[in-house]
Amino acid sequence: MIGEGETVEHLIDLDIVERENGKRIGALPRDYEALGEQLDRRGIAIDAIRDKVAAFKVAVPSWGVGTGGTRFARFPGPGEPRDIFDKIEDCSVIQQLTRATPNVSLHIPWDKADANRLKQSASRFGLGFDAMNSNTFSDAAGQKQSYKFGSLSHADAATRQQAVEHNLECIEIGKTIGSKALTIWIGDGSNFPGQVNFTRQFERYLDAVKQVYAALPDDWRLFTEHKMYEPAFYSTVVQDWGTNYLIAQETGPKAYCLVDLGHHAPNVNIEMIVARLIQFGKLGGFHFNDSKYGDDDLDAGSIDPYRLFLIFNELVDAELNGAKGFDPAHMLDQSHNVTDPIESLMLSATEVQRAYASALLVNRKALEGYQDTNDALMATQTLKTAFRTDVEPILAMVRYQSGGAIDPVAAYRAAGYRAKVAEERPAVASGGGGIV
Ligand SMILES: [Mn+2]
Repeated sequence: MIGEGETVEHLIDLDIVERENGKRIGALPRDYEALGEQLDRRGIAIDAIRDKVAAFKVAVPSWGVGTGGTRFARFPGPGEPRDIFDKIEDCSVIQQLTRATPNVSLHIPWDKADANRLKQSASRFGLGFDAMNSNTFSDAAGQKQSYKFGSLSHADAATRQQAVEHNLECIEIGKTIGSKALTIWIGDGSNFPGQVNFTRQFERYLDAVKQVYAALPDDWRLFTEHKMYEPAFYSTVVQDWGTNYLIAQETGPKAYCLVDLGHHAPNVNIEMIVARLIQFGKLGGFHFNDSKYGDDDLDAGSIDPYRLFLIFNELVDAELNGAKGFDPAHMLDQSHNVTDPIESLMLSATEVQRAYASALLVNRKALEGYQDTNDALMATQTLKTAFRTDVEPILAMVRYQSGGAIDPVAAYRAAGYRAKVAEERPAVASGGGGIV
């Protein structure tokens, strides 16, 4: 990021960021030092944690900056992005203030545009592109075959072929803009017992995914995303991590499982799924969000921050142990129905960073000792000690030292960005929905 200030455009006035930081810079070094002292007593060097957190990034989904909705209604906010170029501008604000989100994940066909324009638009703000996301869960305008009864697993060969070709197109677009991964999530399944033959449907899916995989460049990864139910309500083709693992195993070494936190049954032990996928070299990455009941797509860490921490506890364990092939992609996948999406995404990126920072504080040597001596109480307290430590001064220091805002939401509100874009962007009838 050194030298970025000279070449990269900022949509939030740097004077405003400086003024807002000025209000907080008196306290920050004192808070950081106090935490540093506390960590030092535990044998942890705060600057080493800070450096790791500074290197941690999470991608923003293009569809996340528009207001989401439910199947009942959508209540658009002011200044909604009208197209991918408005979305990239909004994403740049998130990156400018948090310094945690340098990459944007595109969704095709919603974000389809001239590749050179996409690249120019992103490089204006120093942004790059994360995984490409295909869409065969809804019909695009003018497409020949309908996905009403499925896509990659459809009983009709021409429909499957169309879905394969769409994924190949996503790879081609991704190649031109510097993406290195394709994420496939399908809505295929059934709504009634007897509607489909489970085995034949899954055979058709595997055959189609292998065709997509065959077109994957050598330095790309294929992520398949499981989801228990919805839109199919009786059975879903890629319903859980077990099926997802089978797909990755059957497909090849560049195929990995993507874990969306909201795509499991209530009370499922997601951190354990993460551990299993790591152990067998098939964890591709995450769609971070939070939920209370189902695939609620709420802000990361807003409902159960301890669960997010426990997931990161597994990730840090793998990182420190040098788990083979461990390189998970991090992305937010949320739907913001009642908040300003930019504010939610800024705070969510921070929450993911927070879980990572907290997990770095776990005394792993002590934990292993308690595990080996069956001291359940002290083992769990070892995790709690890390979780309870307020790492905010580390996160704030990382943002400040990398040119972001000590308090991103305060700086964003002070800049009046939303009111400004509301004047430039007249309300449109609807944007892409996109809760995947
Ligand atoms: Mn997802």
